[in-house]
Amino acid sequence: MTAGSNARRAADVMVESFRAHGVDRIFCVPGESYLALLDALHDAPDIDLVAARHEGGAGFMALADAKITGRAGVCAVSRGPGATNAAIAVHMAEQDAVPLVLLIGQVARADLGRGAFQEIDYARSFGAIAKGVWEVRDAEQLPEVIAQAFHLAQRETPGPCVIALPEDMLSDMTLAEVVAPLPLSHTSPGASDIEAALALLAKSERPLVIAGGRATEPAGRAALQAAAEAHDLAVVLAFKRQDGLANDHPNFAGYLGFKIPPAQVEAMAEADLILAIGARLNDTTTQGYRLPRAPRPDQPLIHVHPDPDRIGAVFETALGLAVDPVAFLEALAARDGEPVSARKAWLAGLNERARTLAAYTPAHPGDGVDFGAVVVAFARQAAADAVVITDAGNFGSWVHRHWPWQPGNLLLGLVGGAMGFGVPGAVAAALRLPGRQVLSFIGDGGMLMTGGELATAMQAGAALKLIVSNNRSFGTIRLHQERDYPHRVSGTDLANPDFSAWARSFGAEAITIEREDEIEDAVARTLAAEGSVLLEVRSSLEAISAYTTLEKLRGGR
Ligand SMILES: Cc1ncc(C[n+]2csc(CCOP(=O)(O)OP(=O)(O)O)c2C)c(N)n1
Repeated sequence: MTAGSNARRAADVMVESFRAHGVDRIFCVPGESYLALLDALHDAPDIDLVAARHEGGAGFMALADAKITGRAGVCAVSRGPGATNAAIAVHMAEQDAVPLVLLIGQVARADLGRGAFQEIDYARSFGAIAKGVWEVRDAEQLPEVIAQAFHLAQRETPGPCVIALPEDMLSDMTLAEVVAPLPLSHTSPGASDIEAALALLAKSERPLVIAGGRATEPAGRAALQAAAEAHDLAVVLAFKRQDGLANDHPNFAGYLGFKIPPAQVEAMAEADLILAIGARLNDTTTQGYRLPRAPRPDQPLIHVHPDPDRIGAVFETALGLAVDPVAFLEALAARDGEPVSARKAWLAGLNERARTLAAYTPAHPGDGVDFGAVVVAFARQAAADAVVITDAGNFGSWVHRHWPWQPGNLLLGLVGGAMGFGVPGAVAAALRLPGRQVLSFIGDGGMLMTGGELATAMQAGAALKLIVSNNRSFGTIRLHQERDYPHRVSGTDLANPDFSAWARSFGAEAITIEREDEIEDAVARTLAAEGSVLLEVRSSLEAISAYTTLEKLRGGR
């Protein structure tokens, strides 16, 4: 190990490397396996260290933070048990294409390979889900590995990178210098790329844009709208990208997610050209690889995505452009389109369908509050720039179906559908975007998976508005169960705590509603609360989702 008067502790060099990469917040659960790093952070008041209560929560916070900033989220966990708890975030970072750097304490170098206490081979255990895994045995390499990990996590299709840190290495003295961030390139389309797209577009009477990724992020939203307006394009938003275009804009043609009514999908499938811009075209967005159809779409497909590996991998593609989606949209918007009169009628038809689907019809079930009524009350009363988070579960179907999204909103949810994102995601959002309303919709199942992170919120002074749908069930699974095995309830019933008393025990405010006539007032009080507040809704189970009821499911409808 290099030593000398200018040598510094590896952990301190690591902190300086983080600074160079713009890291200002790290989410963690501490471990004895990376004490030197925690000690180095003690001297770094510019890096906010947020200690969570579970590594799954810490990982989800880092994911949410990355979704908001566009930069890699950073999470530090202990070896073995800490790392395996954090695995859910690594999986979701891969599914959601979110840049994440996971730091894991590791056993001392002399013990590697001996089956030491809590030892795991991370290259093998995370190898299939992370973009890259490093184990830094030589402190000299630490700055270089950090630069590589941040670069790989953020480039093309972003994703998770894992760095294992043998605990004794972190205390080594080193002369290694910080390595500056490696440049990220954004490839712009060439003139011939735009000509090729315009040539296909000129022949199209029913063009359908499926927008996702960077095209729907705040940086891409203006270009998406401008390109749609310039060429009369019908814009459908990919799964959990519904805030990409104002839902009351005439070019809005709906969104793709779970349980979209078949007639809606069939209408979209009448497109004679699909322009997938920024979207990876995953399972949920494509409605099970039917829109576009794999492997041979029913119409020509233009696929614009920064990652060449995503293009043509599943779908036969008429024109694949491995370029920055925002630059593509800007170039498209700058060009005049051929007037194609049929496009207006196509667009108006899809827009009308999307509006009809979004309209809410009160349900009045007899066994509790229709959660949809709560969601539409929030949509009416919330600030125009509210941050809206959804955990995974049926309660979210009303949020996705009925919230009138505007580009000023920020929708945060996991495309990968893991439960437990609701509270940690809200913690990260409230810390990163103080002053904005942070509403998180969560089921009773998801709430108790990571709800303990409410303690993290209280400790960090993050103000969350948690809206819990207590239908006494893992409702999503119950829905599938009733459809496939009617009346045979198995493993899906839940006996819950008193959520309000539970929230109050953390120091949060709590409100409970059991009747529909309590909704308006409860929503107003929730929105007005200054600190963290939990609104428990005693929800109907009969009204199991925004699209169906238990009775309909049992009847095979
Ligand atoms: C971590 C994780 N475990 C299990 C699942 C499978 N799953 C999907 S939704 C769901 C039930 C959600 O229940 P709840 O949070 O109460 O919401 P509801 O569907 O009742 O509205 C389950 C178990 C999952 N997606 N993620």
